[in-house]
Amino acid sequence: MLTLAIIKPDAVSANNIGKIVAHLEGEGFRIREAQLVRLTKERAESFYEVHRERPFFQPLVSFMTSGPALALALERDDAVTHLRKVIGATDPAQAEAGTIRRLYAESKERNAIHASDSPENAAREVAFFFPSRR
Ligand code: 3AN
Repeated sequence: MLTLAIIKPDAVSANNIGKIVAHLEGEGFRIREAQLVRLTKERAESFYEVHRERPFFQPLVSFMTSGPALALALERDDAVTHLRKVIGATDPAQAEAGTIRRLYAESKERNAIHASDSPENAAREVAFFFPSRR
């Protein structure tokens, strides 16, 4: 089973790609696809479509387009659930010790990594970055 992770612009700019990828590999994920992307405003708005009405939508789009991000299609048993556990809560202050967000995130918005939150969203999000995986 595949899920999508995005190492966000804050973590890329802080030179944390290597540490985060090592963490993911240590959790048993295999990297099936990887691409450094610079999202346009239109692509970021489309990716976060479900959040369009939220107050943090425009700041989120602006942050996600602020620099390169690393999109990853990751494989593992129970990939969606396990990746959500490994990244930790949206707010790093609430994230459990040892989670990626607790280790590397700066704030609720600049929170280092995205992970799909359901099998349906994983399928949509993997295809969004890696159409050949449809
Ligand atoms: P998660 O990434 O943990 O699934 P979502 O789906 O609720 O969280 O939110 C998507 C993204 O929107 C988050 N990763 C974060 O960057 C941003 N975000 C969510 N809630 C807030 C908030 N209250 N303030 C600022 N940014 C937020």
